[in-house]
Amino acid sequence: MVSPRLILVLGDQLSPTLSALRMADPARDLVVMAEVRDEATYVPHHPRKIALILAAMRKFAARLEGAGFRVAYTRYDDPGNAGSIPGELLRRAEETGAQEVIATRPGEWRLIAALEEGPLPVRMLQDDRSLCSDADFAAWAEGRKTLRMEYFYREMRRRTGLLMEGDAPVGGRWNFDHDNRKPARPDLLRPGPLRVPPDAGTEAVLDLVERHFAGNFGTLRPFAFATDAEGAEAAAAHFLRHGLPGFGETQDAMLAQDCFLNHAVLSMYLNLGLLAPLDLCRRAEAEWRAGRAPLNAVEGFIRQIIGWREFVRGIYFLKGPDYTAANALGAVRPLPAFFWGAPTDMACISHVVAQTRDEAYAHHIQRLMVTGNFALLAGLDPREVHEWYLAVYADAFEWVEAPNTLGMALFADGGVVGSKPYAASGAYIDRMSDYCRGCAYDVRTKAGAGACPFNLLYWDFLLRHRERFAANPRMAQMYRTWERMDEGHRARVRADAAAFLARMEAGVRV
Ligand code: FAD
Ligand code: DLZ
Ligand code: SF4
Repeated sequence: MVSPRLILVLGDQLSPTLSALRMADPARDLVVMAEVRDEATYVPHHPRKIALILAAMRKFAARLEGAGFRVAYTRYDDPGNAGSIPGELLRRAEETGAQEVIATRPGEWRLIAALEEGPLPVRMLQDDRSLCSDADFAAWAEGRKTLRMEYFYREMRRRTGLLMEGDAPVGGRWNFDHDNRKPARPDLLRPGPLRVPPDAGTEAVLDLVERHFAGNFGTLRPFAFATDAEGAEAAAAHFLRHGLPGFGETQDAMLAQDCFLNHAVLSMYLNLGLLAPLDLCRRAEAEWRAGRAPLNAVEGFIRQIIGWREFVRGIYFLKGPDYTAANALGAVRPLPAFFWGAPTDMACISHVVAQTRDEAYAHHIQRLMVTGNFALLAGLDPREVHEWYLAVYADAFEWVEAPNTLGMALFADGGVVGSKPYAASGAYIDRMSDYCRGCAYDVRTKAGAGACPFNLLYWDFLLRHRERFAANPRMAQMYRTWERMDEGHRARVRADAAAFLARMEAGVRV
């Protein structure tokens, strides 16, 4: 009798069309899925993220069994759980006599290396759930001095045919971002994402997570994520109907009392494999064609998925395992305790961190322009910031998180993802949110008592990196503005910024 092959399915590979599953012979092979300590602890994941993944894994395993696969599933508490993916594969190989593993490449270099260095030969297949293969991304990147999402995105529009009329973009423009920068009105009622109450299977996982991960940052209940493809599908349909029409207008806005606005809150389902990106985009396009959603909203949504999501994935695999060690700006300051919920007087940070704790979610501008911007301006250690983002969001997997954090937010990659840092003073946050109204600091004060820390740190950041950025044509104007300021004011800004950073480092409430 031929020995079985082990078909590995990881917690973010829950797609029936996964390349490893396509290779499987249900009559011969054994699917291996395992809830393991190593994956649950490589960063202190938010309890909701762990619960989402384990509950979704259990349901996916049942689905595979229903489709005729044999599945060897290890639960977190099972006696004999080897605690790691390679360890579990070895255990199953010893039980069954399997000689070979077939895996779809994981979304993190750490786990790729662990499989390659493990005791069993692994046939690693491409993860073709992404719309642009490694080879195609490398071919696109080849010979370009800089990699810019906008050009990549146009290429993806042509390749997918999304929002195209022949060779031209519908509406005569590739990008409708100009229409998408409005502040949000707090008086509008928005339905928010679909909340799915946990069933008995999910409740069992919540109990398990409570037993093992109660000390992790983040609240577990009320848990309302979907945990299977049907639930994710219902969440997608809910967004297309209720969120998509207003998606564009409020895309960059932030409101203290409405953390979701018109965002999709679908990234966790896309990243686990419960939703397919191209299908979702086609359905968004159909909403525009049917006249139910405006073009600026639909184009913006599609751009995030076939543009940004595919672009950062391409960068992660193009740049290799060293990307996460990047620290182009030499930032070394430790992550302050307020990132983990310690009190801070900065209302914007306080809101975003509290929301992150309670939802395992923040939308893009909150991640980029509040926590990310602060980390950039304050010179926080990119490694620590990267591990924070990887831990606290339900959608965080390194292939998508690292380029967003290290590249887009921190400029730690020296300009691979973006041509200039997204540094901003308090004025940006004030324009796009209602956070400043309830803040102990005054966003209009630039130095001295009550000055908004973002105002102080903004200039401190620019001056620390003058040599690097003064020649950048998109930043030179800011340096000229600084030079025109009164000398006394400039000295005060620098002294106040230094004092703020010293207090923060000393653990004083700021
Ligand atoms: P929407 O705003 O409704 O956008 C729709 C979809 O577009 C999202 O579901 C997502 O799949 C995709 N998308 C939008 N922006 C991006 C982007 N910049 N990169 C990749 N996909 C994008 N996204 C993750 O999926 N996982 C992460 O770990 C992650 N970490 C981030 C860290 C930082 C510092 C920043 C600035 C961004 C990060 N993002 C990450 C991107 C983005 O913030 C999230 O994808 C988005 O907030 C998810 O919420 P949503 O589904 O409501 O998105
Ligand atoms: C994130 C995560 C967690 C918390 N737990 C598991 C697990 O127990 N078993 C598993 O197969 N995968 C888990 N994952 C997802 C992996 O960490 C993920 O596949 C890699 O980081 C690659 O993206
Ligand atoms: Fe944030 Fe400054 Fe506004 Fe306070 S005043 S909420 S610190 S931007």
